[in-house]
Amino acid sequence: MKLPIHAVITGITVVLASCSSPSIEHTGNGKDTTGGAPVETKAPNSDYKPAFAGQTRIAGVHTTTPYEGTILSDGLEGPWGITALPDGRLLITEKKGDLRIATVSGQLSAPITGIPAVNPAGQGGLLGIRVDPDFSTNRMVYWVFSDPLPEGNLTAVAKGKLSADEKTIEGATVIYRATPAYKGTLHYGGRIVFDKNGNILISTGERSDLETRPQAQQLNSALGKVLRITKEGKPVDGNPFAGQADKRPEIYSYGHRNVQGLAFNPETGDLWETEFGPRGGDEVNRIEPGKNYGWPTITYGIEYAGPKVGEGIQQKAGLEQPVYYWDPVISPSGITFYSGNGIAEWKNNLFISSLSGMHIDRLVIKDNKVVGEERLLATEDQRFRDIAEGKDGILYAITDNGRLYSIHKK
Ligand SMILES: [Ca+2]
Repeated sequence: MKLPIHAVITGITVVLASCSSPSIEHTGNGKDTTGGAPVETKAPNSDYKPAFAGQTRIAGVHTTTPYEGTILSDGLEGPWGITALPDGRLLITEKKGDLRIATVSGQLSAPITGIPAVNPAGQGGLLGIRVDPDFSTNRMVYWVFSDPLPEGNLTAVAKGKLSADEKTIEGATVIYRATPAYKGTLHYGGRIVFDKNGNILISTGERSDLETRPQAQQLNSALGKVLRITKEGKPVDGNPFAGQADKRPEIYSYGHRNVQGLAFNPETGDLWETEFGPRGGDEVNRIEPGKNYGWPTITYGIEYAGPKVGEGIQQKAGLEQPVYYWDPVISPSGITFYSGNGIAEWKNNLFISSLSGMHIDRLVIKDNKVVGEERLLATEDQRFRDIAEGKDGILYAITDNGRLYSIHKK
C-alpha cells in the first residue's frame, strides 16, 4: 500500500492526514473513482476471471478529508465484537468469554459477570454482540458464542439483562443453537444484527472441514447460513423456507463459508455480509432472502493446499455472485456502513475490518456495485477484528492484540 501518509506520531495518536497523490484524481466528494490504481498489487492465486467488470480490484480512491486513527486503549484481551450503547459508550466482547464496557475515551470496565461458558479454542469464544433496540427501557443484551456441548461445539445465541450497576448479566438464556454440533473449533460465523422490525440476523460458518462443508448447501442444517430469528430465538414468520419439509424455517440465505460481517445498508435497507473465502475468494455479498450464495459449488478461491475447490467453477446459474471479491484474501471480519456526518465523503460507504490484510477496508458503493476501494490505518500493523459506528458518528475498531481505535476527522 502506497498511501502517502504523514505518519506523525503524537503521543498515541497516529495522524493519517490524507495528501494528494499524483496517480489519483479526486474531487473531494469521494465518488470520483477515475484514475486510481487498484489498492491490491499482489498477484492473485488463480487465473479465475470475474463475472463482471469491477467485481475485484476496483479503482483505488483516496479520502481527501484529513482524518486520524487514535488508539483509545490497548488493554483489551482478544476483543471480537463491538457495538454502541444508547448513551454512546461501547460494549465489547473478548474472545475468551468476557464482556466489557468502554467509554469513548478508552476507559474499560471490569469484566461483566454472568456470561455462560464459551469454548474459546480455535476460532470460537464470545463473539458478536448487540443490544436490544429497546435497550433503554429493557437493558437486554444479545450475543453469539461457541457453545461447548458434549456432542461438539456450535454457534449459539444468548440474551440477558445488564444489571443496573452494570456489573453482571442477569438471567442469561440461550435462545438459539445452530445445529448440528461438530467436534471442531473453526468457522463459527458469529455476527449478529437487529433488523428494523426488531428481529435478529445471525451468521454461521460451515465448520471448515470437508466433512461439514457440504452442509452450507443443505437446507436441513444451520451451518453456512444467515439465519433470521426473533428475540425469543424462533424462526421469523415469512422466512423463505418456512413450512417446507426438511428445510429449516430459520434460514434466511445459504451457501456461505464463514460469515463474520453483517450490516444493513442505511441508504437502501439491504442486508450486506462479508465472508472468508479459502485461498483467494473473500467475498462481499448483498443478501436477499432464500438465495444461494454458492459455497462450495462456486468460489473465486482455491484450497489452501493449492488444488481447485470442487469442479473449480466460479459462476453457475441459480447461484448468486458476490458483489465484490478479494484475491489474495484480506480476511474480512466485522463490517459497518458509515452513516455519520463527520466525514461527508464516507457517507454510506462500507467499512470492513481486515485481519490478514491488516487494515480497514473502505468500499465506495453505488447502485449496489463497488466503485472504489481504499485501505485505512494500514501502517498500524494490526489485525482489525470488528468495526462499529458510535452514537457520535465516529468509527470505532478493535484489533486482535487488544487495541480500541477511534477513526475520526482530524
Ligand atoms: Ca459466494
